[in-house]
Parts: sequence; structure tokens; C-alpha cells
Amino acid sequence: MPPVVKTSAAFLQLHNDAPTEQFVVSASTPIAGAVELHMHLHDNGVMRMRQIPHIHMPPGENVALEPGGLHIMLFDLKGTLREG
Ligand SMILES: [Cu+2]
Repeated sequence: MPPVVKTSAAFLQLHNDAPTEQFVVSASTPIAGAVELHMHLHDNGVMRMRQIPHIHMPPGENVALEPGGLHIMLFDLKGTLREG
């Protein structure tokens, strides 16, 4: 992404190896000034996103953070992001 962009999102696959449900309640990275857990929702045909308190992970399952769904929102970026 271009270095002038100050807001972006992280997409990844999560897997819950535990036999019980788990919750991701926060995320952090030194490259962003603020990090929030987000979801997308359709509101009268308009795609919006909003902050959520946690990401629920059922036991033994994968949870995809992907465009149009759950994601980790990165604000006030201090550098350029690269895949991986
Ligand atoms: Cu977002």
C-alpha cells in the first residue's frame, strides 16, 4: 500500500485449537497508533463497519478475517504494510 495511507485493515485466518470457545478481545501492533476489532454490516444497501467488543471463536474452528467481514482495523499508521 502507498505510504501516504494512514488507515488500513489486517486480514488473516484464525484457528481455535482449544476444546472450548475462545474470544479475541484486542489486538495491537507498533505500526499503528490505534487498533480496533471491526465487522462489516449491510445497512440499507450500504456497507458499513463498526467496532465490536470481541471475535468469537468456536472450539476447533477456523475464523476468517477477510474483506467484507471481520477485520482488524489499523489507524494512524506509522509505516508501510506488507503482506505477511
Ligand atoms: Cu474497519
